[in-house]
Amino acid sequence: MDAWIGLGANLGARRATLEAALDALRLLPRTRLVARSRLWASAPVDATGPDYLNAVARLDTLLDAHELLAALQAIEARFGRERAYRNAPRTLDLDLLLAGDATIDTPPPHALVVPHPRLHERAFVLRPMADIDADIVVPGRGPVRQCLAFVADQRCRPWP
Ligand code: PH2
Ligand code: MG
Ligand code: MG
Repeated sequence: MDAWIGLGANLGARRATLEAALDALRLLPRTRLVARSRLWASAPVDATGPDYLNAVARLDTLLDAHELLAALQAIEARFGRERAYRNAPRTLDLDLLLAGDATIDTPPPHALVVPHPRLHERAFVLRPMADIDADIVVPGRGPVRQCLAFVADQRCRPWP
């Protein structure tokens, strides 16, 4: 499966956390990290608190989407992720963005929605994705390149 992961952090040592999280993704079983984006600094969207650093990783994995989600949540927990309230500032957020061309909507207790329901309207996801492949298609939304035109107003810059 061609899996795309969004990484975000807006608390603590953001760059070190994202680099360590990318290393954790490299160590996942039956998985290869194929590509990673640059780091991007972005204003919080639908959220409060400090600016985020964001990145995207592309994985080639034999895990299924639910196994991968569980692995992502385990990594978040290791990095001290707390879930105070929706979109609360966080040390690390790992989101499963795309799972190949699959469309998944699993209700709780194992809730999983893929493609990520808001990815097509967020520059902090689309710009890093475009670092890797701007022609990748978001099922139901079209190529990343096309979605980007609608988020040009969002503050999101490459982080040196
Ligand atoms: N994540 C959110 C909500 N808002 N804003 C930015 N810039 N970056 C994020 O990663 C982010 C956000 C919920 O996960
Ligand atoms: Mg998120
Ligand atoms: Mg999340």
